Formats: sequence, structure tokens, C-alpha cells
Amino acid sequence: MNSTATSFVLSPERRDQLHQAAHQIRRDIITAIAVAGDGHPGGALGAAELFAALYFEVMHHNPREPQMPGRDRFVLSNGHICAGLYSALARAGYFPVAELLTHRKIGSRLQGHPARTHLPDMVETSSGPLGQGLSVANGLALAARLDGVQSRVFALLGDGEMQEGQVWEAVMTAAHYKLQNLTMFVSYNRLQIDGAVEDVMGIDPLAAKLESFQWRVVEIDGHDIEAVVAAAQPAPTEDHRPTAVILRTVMGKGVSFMEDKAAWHGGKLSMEQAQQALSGLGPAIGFDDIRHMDGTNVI
Ligand SMILES: Cc1ncc(C[n+]2csc(CCOP(=O)(O)OP(=O)(O)O)c2C)c(N)n1
Repeated sequence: MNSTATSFVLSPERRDQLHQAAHQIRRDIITAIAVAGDGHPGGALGAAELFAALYFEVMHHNPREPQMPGRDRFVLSNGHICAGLYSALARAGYFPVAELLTHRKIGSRLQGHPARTHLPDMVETSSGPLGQGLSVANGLALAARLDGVQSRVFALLGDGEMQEGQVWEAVMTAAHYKLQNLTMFVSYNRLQIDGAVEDVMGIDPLAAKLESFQWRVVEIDGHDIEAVVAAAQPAPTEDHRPTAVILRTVMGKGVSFMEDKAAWHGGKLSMEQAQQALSGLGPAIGFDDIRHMDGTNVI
């Protein structure tokens, strides 16, 4: 049976702010990919609530001191959805928002997959080849424990990515070393580049598999911001297992013509389509209140 998420309640005001943050991340994804001419909007739109929850509520980090000792770490293993990560980083204050418009351009720091060589202060590891991120996250989590640091480590994987053999080696490793400070999110949108995950190579029953590998497993609606924040809270101290959070997400969430369509895993987005998407998403918002809400993370 799945573990339940630690109970956690956001104030209505804060819930609304985080919703707004996810909304703006979606706008940024659309704009950056349209200007780039190509990219991976589908998975990125589906992970907007996670990016908002991690960078504006959950993670202990500081854009003014990116290498802050004891900071929490995030590994985007499904690196192709980096347009969402770049938006969260820019909106949190790591770099100017205008730089988002350089996404995928030659010479830009914001390549089509995150490169640590370009963004050493913001990206814990380069990613793009699927399947590797959890192994890196394991190393970060183990290193934190060996160093006696409280740091927590979060990784995001796609559900299609769960087909990679290395993921399951890493799943075993995390359980073996009882990496309680590690949380793996899986964006379970049931789609991947070639269609339905179930048709390409089924991964179900995912929760039961992870539990049998000795993980604590939580399954939630990945677009319920409060549930995402709750699921990202530390596990009970007496539970030494790593945590997997299965996020039930919708590819292309928030853009009517993209929702639940594998064709929007990746591809070109015309300016007309971008306009249609942006008008459906509604007006842009500012981040000053959102950023300053909780002095323990982003300042
Ligand atoms: C090792 C490796 N094999 C293949 C690819 C090509 N590839 C990029 S994304 C993708 C599908 C990933 O599916 P999923 O994780 O469900 O992501 P989503 O479609 O939801 O964004 C594939 C096969 C890759 N990047 N790395």
C-alpha cells in the first residue's frame, strides 16, 4: 500500500501564489520554445507545479549565494524539459528573465539540455541522456550524509525514462544505502516521444515495483500544488527509505491543443500557436511577492 504524504497545509494566499508561479513558468516555457523555434514543451508544462513547489517553497537555496553550504540540490534527469527549469531559475533570481529568450541559441548558456559547464552555479549535473540523473542524485545524497550536512536531494525523472536499466540500479542503490534525504519525482504522464509508455515498454505497476525495491512511495495529482509541496516534505525520521513521488501529470498541461498529446513531447511551436497558448494561459504575473514569501529558501 502506498504511503500517504506528510500532511501539510498552505495558507490560501500562499497556495494561490504558487499556482501563479506555475502559471508563469508555463508562459515562460511557451515563449522560450516559440522564440527558439524548437524544444520540448509537453513534459515541461506538465512539471510546472513541481518546479514552482521546489524553487519557491520547498528547497533551501539562495540565488545570491548559489554555492551556499548545505543547500538542497535538484537534478533534472529528464533534461529535455529544461525550459521549465530555466524559467524557475530565472524567476527565482539566478539570472535575468530576458535571458530565457536565448534558449537553444548558439552561444547561449541555456542549451536544449542543461549543461553544468555553462551553468555551474545552478545545474548540479548535465543531463540529456536519460537514465543517469538518479545515480548522480544518489551520490549527492550519500556525500551529504558522509559530510554530516542536512542537505536534501531531489531528482525528477520522466515515466518513459523509467524504462532505462540504470534507473533500476540506482533505485536499488538508494534503498541499499537508506538514502532518506533523497526524493525522486516521476512525472507519470503516461506518454513519451513515441507514444504511450504502455505501448513502448510498460512500467506498471510502478508504485508496487518501487515499494518492493524498499522505497517509500507517495502517489499524487502532480498539478495539485499543495499535494506536491506536502509530498516533498521530509519523510518521518524513523523511516530510513528514500522517497518516490509519482506525480500524475498531463503532458502539455494548461495548453488546450497540447494536453495529453505525445506529439507535443517535442517539436516546433509557431508564433501563432504560441499566441494561442499564451492567451489561454492568461496574463503574466510578477514574482516579487512569491520570491520573498519564505525567507528560509529564496531571498
Ligand atoms: C539514453 C537516451 N535514450 C533515448 C533518448 C531520446 N529521448 C529523449 S526524450 C525520450 C522520451 C522520454 O519520455 P518521458 O521520460 O516520458 O518524457 P516526456 O515525454 O514525458 O517528456 C527519449 C526516448 C535520450 N534522451 N536518452
